[in-house]
Order: sequence, then structure tokens, then C-alpha cells
Amino acid sequence: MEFCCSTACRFHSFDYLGDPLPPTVTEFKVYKPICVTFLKIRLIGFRTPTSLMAFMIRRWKILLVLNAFAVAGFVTFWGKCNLRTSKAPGQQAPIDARGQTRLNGSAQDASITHEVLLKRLGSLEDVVYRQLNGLSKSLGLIEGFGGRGRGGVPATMTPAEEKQAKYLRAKYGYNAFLSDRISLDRSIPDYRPSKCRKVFYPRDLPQISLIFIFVNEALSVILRSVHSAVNHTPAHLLKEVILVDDSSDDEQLKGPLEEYVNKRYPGLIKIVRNQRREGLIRARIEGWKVATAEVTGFFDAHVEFTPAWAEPVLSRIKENPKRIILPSIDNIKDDTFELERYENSGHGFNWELWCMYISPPKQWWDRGDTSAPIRTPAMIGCSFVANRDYFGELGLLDSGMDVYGGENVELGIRVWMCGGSMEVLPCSRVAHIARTKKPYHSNIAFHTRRNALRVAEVWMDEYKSSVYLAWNIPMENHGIDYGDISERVALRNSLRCKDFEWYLNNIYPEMRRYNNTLFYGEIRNTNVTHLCVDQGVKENHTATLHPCHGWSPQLGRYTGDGYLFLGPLGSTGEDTHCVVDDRVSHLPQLINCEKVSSLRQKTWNFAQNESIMNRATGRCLEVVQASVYFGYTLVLRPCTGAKSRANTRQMANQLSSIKPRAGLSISLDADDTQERNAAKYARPVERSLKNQTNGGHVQLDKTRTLVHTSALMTS
Ligand SMILES: [Mn+2]
Repeated sequence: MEFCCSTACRFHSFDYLGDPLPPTVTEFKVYKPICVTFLKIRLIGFRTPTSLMAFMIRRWKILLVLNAFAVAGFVTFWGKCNLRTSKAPGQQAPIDARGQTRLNGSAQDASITHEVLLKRLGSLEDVVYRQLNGLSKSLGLIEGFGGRGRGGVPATMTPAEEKQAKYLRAKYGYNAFLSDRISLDRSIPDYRPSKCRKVFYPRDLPQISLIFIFVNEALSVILRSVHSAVNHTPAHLLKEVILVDDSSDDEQLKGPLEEYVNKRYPGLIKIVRNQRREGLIRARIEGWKVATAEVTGFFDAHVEFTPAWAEPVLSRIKENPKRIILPSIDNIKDDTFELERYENSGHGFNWELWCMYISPPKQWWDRGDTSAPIRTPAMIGCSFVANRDYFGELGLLDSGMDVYGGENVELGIRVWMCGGSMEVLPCSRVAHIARTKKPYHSNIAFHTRRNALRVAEVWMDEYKSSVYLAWNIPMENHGIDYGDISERVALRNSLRCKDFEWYLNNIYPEMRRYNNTLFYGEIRNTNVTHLCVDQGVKENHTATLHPCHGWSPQLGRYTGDGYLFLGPLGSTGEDTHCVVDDRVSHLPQLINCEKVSSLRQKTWNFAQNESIMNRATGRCLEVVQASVYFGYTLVLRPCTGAKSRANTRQMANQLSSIKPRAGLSISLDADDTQERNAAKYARPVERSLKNQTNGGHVQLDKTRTLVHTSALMTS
């Protein structure tokens, strides 16, 4: 078959391909001469020019396709004939920000032409595809670069649509109705620091396999993730896209998804289906198992990539395969799909192992270059890239963990302790929807707590007590089955990893340490055992009483300095507040300890089953009956001498009699908590814990209450 191989054709095709291609049918006439010979074969039998024209007008779509094939065939042939003029193997050619190759010497013209041709061919394919596209239409979806939400501006809905959107919004935790009406190819803003646009990357970077995991995700959201990945990853670097379905229920995600991606991206997509729901940790591992590229990228299936996201990542990994790279995350608002830029940040965590955004380290600020990689102690987890083999040697993710939560922190700790590193790249950006509702088990804190104990036991040495402390559970007899950790311990030994103290000192120095803790746990009065001392509403700055629930707002902690803290542990932000007797109020104050000048007002005498007495005033924390919410109130008053029991645990293994609260219902939305919390790292811990308590059906807002044991005096 000869497609347009005459000199004249070549000339015409250059002429045609040299101009930008507006996506309209009128172009047809322009390049009609290219394939006259070919067309003649089809046109035999038409007797007059008029009927020929009529036919052509009717069949323009077919002709457009035929011509596209003709041009493709020509370019392929031409390209092969001209390989000699391309660069020698191994020769590196810098590419500029637009991806055009620059070469020196005599090969330059031919290669540029080659590049331009390929680029134009790509545009032509695009035009043909869009003219003919029926694939996304049959699913009720839209392709192309324009439309609602174009450029990342908020997409709007009519009042009628608003009504219709409600159901899907509740189902998915984002506005899936609106997503269906936003193009799969929409553009989003380039939020990279401006310096990134001037960086040149080598052309011969390692290839990447992109792994998307999903469960019950809206089809249009998954497809937008895939489209934007393909649109914004250079074709020669994108080896494959792997979709891991963690046993979704939705039928649209079975046949229709498969049919679409296989037709739209033939040969590029692999689909893995878990037979039962494994959770995202094991789903990611399943994706890794079928990946074949040198580099593997793991993403939630509700993301959008921005141009040139891949090159900086791949080039950092090429330099050093032991780097785990995190593209910077921007936000896609769950209701309008508007893009929102997030500040440059690292990813940290608190002692419950919830992750959050933190400020980049001081060295990064000192350097004064906002495009520089940011060293990070851990990762949020919705987007990370690693060399495939190195990730395998490092032990992937901990497959003994359930669902998710903690695995992201564990990977950060492990990679640093075992000789690798982790960093965020401001020059690589991926936008992500923080879902307001997660598809997995609603009791996510239950899983995260279990997973966190695995991390503590395997990796944290003597600091593991801080994890138990943060979750307010005893270190033994806690009743939580965290599974078999022997393989992970063996992994740590075989990788010859450093210890956790090294990690804290060198990688996460911002993390607060709680080594000075003598006792921790709930504080309750023996005569009113259903109420616990509680931090109450934070704005009130008063310790109070509340029915015991065992979560962190009721975490009491007595230190070697004689301070009595109450509430969730801090991590890198403001520390937990401590109980203070200000001499004036009869209510115990909860204040930032560092801001209390009187040492004695914030120090207490404390022993199990004894009164808790303030050293400045000699007053005791006691419980009295009152006409308040739960019938009792916590007060400071002259000690009555009645003994009471602090239901706390001594750090040195003196365990309390408190039963594990395995049955407590908590519906914290973890992934979201982490992602949202992380949104602003000003006071990230407080945000995280606030979400947690709200999610846990712990209604602290209106009831402040609480407290503690000590001389009890009820009535
Ligand atoms: Mn996510």
C-alpha cells in the first residue's frame, strides 16, 4: 500500500502540517490532494463532479479518518527512512519546557522537523478523535479542553441541577453529578513556582507505570485522573496505566470502564480487580505486582495532573533510586471542582500517626529557592512515586495493615531509617479531591489505631510508648490485635536500619517528645465513675467532666515536673494545655503551660488513689453535684481528704484496670482528616484532633465537663 509517498505529497503534507490545525471540518479540503490516488479507488463509479461532492460532504467523517491514516502512514515511513539523521543512541538531548528537542550540528533540522511532524500528527489524531468521539459520549461524559470548570475555575450548576446533584454528592463525598459535566480533559492552572518552567530535564528518563487504586469512585472522576495523566505525561515516559479496583460495587466500574479505557487507550491500560475488598494498602501492592516500568507511581483515582509533573520526579529518581518522591498536592474542591493551590509543605504526623502538612524544614527556607525539593519525614499518601525495584527491596507497604491509615507514616519512617529518603517536589504538582466521605469502613480510626500499633512495635523502639499514650490505651492488655509483626521486624533487621531516635533527631526534630510522662490515662472519681475529666470546649480553657469515652480529649498526663496535662498530644504545633489553679476561679483552668509564669500554680501533687492537690494554693480537684448536664461538676476547693482513684496508667508498666474500648463507635473519616487537616499547617494538630472528636460521636461542643478524681465528694 502506498500512502502518499511522492515528493509532491510530502510537500503538501508539510505545508498542511506546518500550520496549526483548527478542529473543524473545513480542513478537509486543504489536504484532500494528499491522497488523491487512494481516494480514487473509493470513488470509482461516481459519474459527475456534483455527485462526488455530495458524497464527500455526506461522508466527511470517513474521509477525515482515511486521510488521518494516510498521513500517519506517511509520517511513519518517512520517520523510519530518516532515522539516520536522529541522534545517536545514548546521546542526551536537553528539552525545553515545551518538550522540543534541541540538537546540534547537521542533524538539527531533520530532527526538529521530525519532532514537529510527530507533534502535528498528535494534534491531527486529536482532532480526528474529537470529531468522531463517541466513546465518552456513550457514557454521558465529555472530552476536549474547554467547558465547565475549564482552567480550574469553579464550575457552576443551575438550581435544577443542584437538586439533582444531591444524591451523588452524598454517595461519593464529592459532586459527582458536576464531575460528569466537566470535560475529562479540562485544563487546570500551572501552580509551579516560576523557576520550575526554566528547568531542563534529560529526555532519556526512566519510564513510569501509573497505579490508580479505587473503590466505588465516580467513573468520570477515575477517567479524568487517567485522561490528565495521559495528557500530561510525555508518551515516551508513560509505559502503562494500572487501574486497581478494590472490589467496587458499582456496575459502571466493571464493563463500561473496561470497554472505554481499552478503546480509548488501546494497549496502555491494565485493570486489576480484587476479589474482595482489601483496603488501599494491599490494593496498591497488587498494582505494583503487575507494573513493568522502572518507576512506579501510586495515586488515588481522584486526581488531576498538571503539565510537566513527571519530568522532575523521574529525574530525581534517576539521580538516586532510593528517593521516594511526592509531587506537591493542590486541592480540587469537592463541591465545585475549583483548583486551590496549597502552600509548599512537608508531610508530618502526630503520635497517633495521623499525618498532616507541616512547614518545610529550616534549611529549605534558608536556601530561599521555592522550587527546591522539600525533605519530608513522611507522606500524606495520595500520591507518591518510587523506583519499582527499590520499593520492593524496601518492603513495599506493610500488607499486615488493614484498610488504610498509618501505612503512609510507616513508609516515611522506614525509608529514612533504612538508608533512603523522601521529598516533596514543588515543581511537580498533582491536584487531589479531598473526599468528604470515604468509601471504606466508616470506623477508620479503629483501623488506624491498630495499624499505628504495628508501626510503634516494629519501628519506634522506646518511643512506642508515645503512640500508646496518644491513643490513650495501656501498653499491655489493651485488647487490640495488631496481627503478626515478625516479618516486619525481620525486614528491619535485614535492611540494617538505624534506630528511631536517629530518625527523630535528624529527620523529624520538630516532633514533640513525651519522655517525661509518669502517668497517663483517664482521670475519674471513684464515686462518679462514669464521668471523666475532659478538656471540654477548647475556647473555654476550663477542665470539665464528661461521660468517659477514652479518646484523646480525656487523655490526662502527669509529668516528672508535676504538670498535669489534659487533651490530645501535640506534635509539631502547640502543646497540650495543662491544668492550672489561678487562685481566683473555683474552676480548674486549661492553659498553655509555657505561658503560665507561676511555677507552683501549674504543679500538682499526684499519686494513684490520692487527692490531686495544687502546690500553690493547696486546693484539690474535686467533684461536686450540681445542676449541670451530667449532674456533677469539677471544682477546685479546699481538700476534703476523701480518697479517690485516678484511673491512670503509670508509664513504667503499671497498668490501669481500664478495659479496652474496642467496642467504642467512632466514625472518623481518616483519609479526609489527614488531607484536610493538612490543608493549613498552622495548628495542624488541633485541626486533626477536632475532626477526630467530631467524627467520633463525642459531643464536646456543648457540654464541657469533666473531671477527675481526687477527693471525691460527691454530694
Ligand atoms: Mn484521596
